Amino acid sequence: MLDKNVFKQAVIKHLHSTLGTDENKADNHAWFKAVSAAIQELVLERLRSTQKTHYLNDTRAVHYFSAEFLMGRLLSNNMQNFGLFETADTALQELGVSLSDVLEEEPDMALGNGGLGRLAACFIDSLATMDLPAIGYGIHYEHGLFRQEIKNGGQIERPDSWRDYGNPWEICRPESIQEISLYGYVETKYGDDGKIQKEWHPGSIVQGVPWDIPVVGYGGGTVNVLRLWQSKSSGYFNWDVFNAGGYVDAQRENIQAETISKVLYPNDETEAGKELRLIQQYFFSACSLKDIIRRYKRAHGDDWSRFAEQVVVQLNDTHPAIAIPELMRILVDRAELDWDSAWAISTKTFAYTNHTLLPEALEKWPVRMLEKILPRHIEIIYEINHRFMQEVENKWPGDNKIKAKLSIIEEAGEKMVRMGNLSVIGSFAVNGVAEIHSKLVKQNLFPEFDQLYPGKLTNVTNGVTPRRWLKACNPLLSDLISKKIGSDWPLQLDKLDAISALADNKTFQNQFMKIKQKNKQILADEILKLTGIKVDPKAIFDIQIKRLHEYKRQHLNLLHIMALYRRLLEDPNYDMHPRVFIFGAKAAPGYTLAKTIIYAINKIADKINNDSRVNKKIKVVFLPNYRVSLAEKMIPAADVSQQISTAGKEASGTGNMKLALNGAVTIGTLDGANIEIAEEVGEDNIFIFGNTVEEITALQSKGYKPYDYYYKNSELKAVLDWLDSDYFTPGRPGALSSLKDSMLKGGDPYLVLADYDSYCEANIALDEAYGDSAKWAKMAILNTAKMGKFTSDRSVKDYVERIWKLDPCTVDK
Ligand code: GL4
Repeated sequence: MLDKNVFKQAVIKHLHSTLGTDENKADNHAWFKAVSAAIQELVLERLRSTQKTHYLNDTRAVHYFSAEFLMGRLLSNNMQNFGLFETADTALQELGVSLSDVLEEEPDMALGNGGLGRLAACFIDSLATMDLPAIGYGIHYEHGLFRQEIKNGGQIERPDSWRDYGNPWEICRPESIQEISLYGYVETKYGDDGKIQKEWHPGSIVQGVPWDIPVVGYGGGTVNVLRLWQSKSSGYFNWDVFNAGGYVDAQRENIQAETISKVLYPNDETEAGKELRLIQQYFFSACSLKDIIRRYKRAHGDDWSRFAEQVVVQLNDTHPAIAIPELMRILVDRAELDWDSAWAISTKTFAYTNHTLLPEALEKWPVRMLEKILPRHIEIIYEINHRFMQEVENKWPGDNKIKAKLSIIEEAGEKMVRMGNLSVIGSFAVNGVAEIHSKLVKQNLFPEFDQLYPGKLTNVTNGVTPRRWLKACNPLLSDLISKKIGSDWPLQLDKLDAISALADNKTFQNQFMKIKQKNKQILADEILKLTGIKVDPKAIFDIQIKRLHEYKRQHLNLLHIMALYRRLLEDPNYDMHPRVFIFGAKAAPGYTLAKTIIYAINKIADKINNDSRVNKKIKVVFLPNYRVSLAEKMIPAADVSQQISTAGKEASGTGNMKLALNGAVTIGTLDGANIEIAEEVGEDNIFIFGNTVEEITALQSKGYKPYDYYYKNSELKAVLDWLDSDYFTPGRPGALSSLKDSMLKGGDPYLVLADYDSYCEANIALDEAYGDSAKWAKMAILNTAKMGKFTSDRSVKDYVERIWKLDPCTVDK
């Protein structure tokens, strides 16, 4: 596509004429910018062909609405997808520059919290790779997820400023600016025909400025876009028609407009309930719908009859659910369609993915807040609900309990709008993200909706892109695999199964484990660089990386580490393979107990790592500022993948897939996609422990008593009591007591103590298995071999077949 010398010339041209520097002066950052600019030339060429092709073919497209896209870095990815990585590597070498140093200059695009945002990024990668017409719509946050520093063991949040030195990939599109309205009031009028008409007189207007990030498919055929909206004052603010004109007030509003896209809310799985967050949601949903409608009208004029044939909108959780009444408003108030026709179009347009059952994450907005910010939308929501309640009455005549439960409006206490109910009612398909999760969505979250709309609720198990999460992040293993089975596995991940046949082959086992060893050495060097801690790459690398949340139970892992510590103190000959426990996790800034767990990990790490009685056997490492680019370094080096959530709480998980794909063996509960991973790899190749969903329900219904476990198991009691001492926090006794209390006085809501014994047993089995290196190698190989199902290409294929009904559209080269 591009040979080495042409590439060199392009890079040097950009050093000179884009960066204003030269080969002798340029630092790594300048090289990063120049290399990116050279790649971006190719990207934009393919983007133009793609857009032209889609336009000429008038393709149906999916519009993926998501408040989060956790893209990570793009340079390496884009080079990989154009097949230019090796070319660039040698070209830069010849220029005396190290590609890996250059890649390190790129800040992560951290416009998301965790799994939900990273899933969106994997899906748009797969969509482009599979030549599917798609556009991602989200928010151009000025500050992405905070940067985490660890000071004296505790988490400190620092602002993330990913665009401080410019972003080489994004393109501003001022020609596509949209304006959206907020606040104000609704006027009821009577048309000439006597019909009631509604007119929203907004209190303020905000501009959405689109920034396009090209999304390069593997092979470089299709380049789709991710369109992110930045908010901007519209210039002609009048806060409220009744007190317009005040210069000072108008300026204050200007600041408010720009605040909308200022910062990503750092909560994963908790609903903030803040006005600004609702405004963010409406802002990007409304800008995106206007953008879609503008494009549709260019091809179809005012004929709305084909809208739902051309457009499908996937709602990534309820965050963009306000798009449903927004489309109704446009169709009824603006296009003047009758309600039924508008509703028919709308409910053929939207589909909704549920990503969690945690009650604290199910979004509800006070009616009062909607009345103030979106006065017309609340009326429309009431109308949707009124008609829906008639449907419920027809199905369950006279049953007011069911009505109260299914109503979009929650009436107990302050009146609230339930965004989940609105999403189910306003969509033609609803899916969960793993088999068990979707089953629980049907059984526990929306059982009556399932009866009312048979077939609407379905499952699409999550997946991850093997291009980033194996090919790019683990080049050694990728090359070995390609040598054995050919190089088309990144596009057809099922082919990995062919290496199953080599799982018992000694030579292959050695090759596979040698690569694991090299990757561990690389991570050990990184750990030393980042934390000053020396770890032995011959030890088991045991990794738990994910957001910090009680339900994910990092503290279960920690209790077991403390137990090992105790066992080693009591018996210096305690038989175990040396093991390094490695954590990466950010806590939501307001989540006190999560921050205490981070503090506990760090304090216990300090103690263990510096205790010469045990530090040849165990080490504990907390790597600060866990993010996509750090995950890419950790995952290839993992021997063990910790997936230990309370059964029923982790909707799917995707880190579990990435780790197994790279040959890590899972120790995990029967939760989320762990269950499907176990089905694929077989029970001999995974360590399953703990109570099942059914067992947990039974435990809780008979009255779960954590103290019973505390008094029954003396080791468990000892480690919990240890938290009350100042052993780990010298001079600060009680600094970790709240952690103990959460599991005893606090009732242990995530049943840590109930699973403790079985977790310890599973760890013993794991330690034994690692001792048999041939057995372990086989397990590791089979984990990689059996991950075919978990490519995001399969997830996207499922969405396409069951929900989106899209046809691929290849773009000529
Ligand atoms: C999450 C789930 O917690 C996680 O299990 C799942 O893998 C992910 C993507 O579907 O979505 N839901 C929320 S909210 N945040 C997540 O990461």
